[in-house]
Amino acid sequence: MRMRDPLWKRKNCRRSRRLCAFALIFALLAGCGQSAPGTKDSTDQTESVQGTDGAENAGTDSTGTDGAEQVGTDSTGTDGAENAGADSAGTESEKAEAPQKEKGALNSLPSKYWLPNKNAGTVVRVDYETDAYGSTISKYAYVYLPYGYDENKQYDVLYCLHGGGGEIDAYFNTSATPAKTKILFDNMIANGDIDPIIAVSPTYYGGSGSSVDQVTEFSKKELINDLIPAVEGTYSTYAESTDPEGIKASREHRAYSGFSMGALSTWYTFVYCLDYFYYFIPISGDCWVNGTHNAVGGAIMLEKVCAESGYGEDDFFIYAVTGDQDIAYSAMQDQMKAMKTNSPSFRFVTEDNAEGNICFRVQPKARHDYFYMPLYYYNALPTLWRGGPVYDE
Ligand code: FER
Repeated sequence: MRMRDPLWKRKNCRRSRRLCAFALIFALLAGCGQSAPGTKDSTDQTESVQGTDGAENAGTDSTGTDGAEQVGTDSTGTDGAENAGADSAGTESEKAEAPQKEKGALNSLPSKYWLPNKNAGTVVRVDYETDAYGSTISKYAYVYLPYGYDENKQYDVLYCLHGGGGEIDAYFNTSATPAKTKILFDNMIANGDIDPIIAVSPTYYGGSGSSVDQVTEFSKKELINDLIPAVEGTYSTYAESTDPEGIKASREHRAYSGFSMGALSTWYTFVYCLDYFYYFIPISGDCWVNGTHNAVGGAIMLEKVCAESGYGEDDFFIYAVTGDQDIAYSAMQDQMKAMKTNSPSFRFVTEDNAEGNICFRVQPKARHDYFYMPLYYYNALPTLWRGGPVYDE
């Protein structure tokens, strides 16, 4: 089994890459005796709207069908920038107005990341059938293809599940009216924060029983039997084949994430599908046991899965995140405490120790709301395949 570099090693690589970049820029500037040429990059189009704080106008809702049309159009919006940790796009006046980052806060989301980037990916629909629930039913998922998607390349893939009451279009909506998370992915890729990825927004609706049953059955059966083969058999990921062996062989190129009930699904994807996924981002939801919060029970279950899986401590990574005003906060905090006692296979990355396979980040003032997803993904995604630091260096 190929081992993932531990975080400290990736961190050192990242640091030396950055030093090289600085040295190169310095050498270029010194050599030219003037500032670097004004190369237009893909983000320049956002500079023309710097006066409009997109973060202010992004709106909040908890339904997942977020008003993408509000982005950058309403100059009288509420101060979402402060709540979401957004910062200035870079001018001196904006810097002066930018809220100070609170202790423990995630890295601020540049306000231009709320605004469409001209190098925009596309959202397509993949239809498939599943018999995970006793009879054959037709379902579909939305798939985000990065700008310049090329079927001759291979892409890491991120699965994103909505929460209870949320909808399948929560993450991306459509190419024409993109949701905020799609706009975020476009900007992160265009600015080189992450490599181009494919991302998938399915729904757990369609099964039977309680929502907890639907979520857990989705992770247990539909995900591996039907959804992954449908998506990764159509678009170019690292899966050489979409049978279980092919999906397993490409696990280091696959991440699972979700908000609220989608976070429950993320924990259960760890439980049922650790063979097929390496990275997990549970957002604002804890690992219930038998449909209810049970911190110690969840910690014991997760440890058992890990210990019995044969995977070592460098063979997975979990970025758990929520806000301190979130209804999931105390439950997640309890779970993390319980894991520190009951789950020796999990080693927490902290501000003092960059090594580990799980972190728990808490954003001050953030509530249980899709509004914060761009901020959370902005911070989480660079820590996955690139192994960026969880905390500021
Ligand atoms: C949690 C808090 C809230 C959680 C789920 C929810 C799985 C979901 C609530 C809802 O959809 O009504 O900690 O963990």
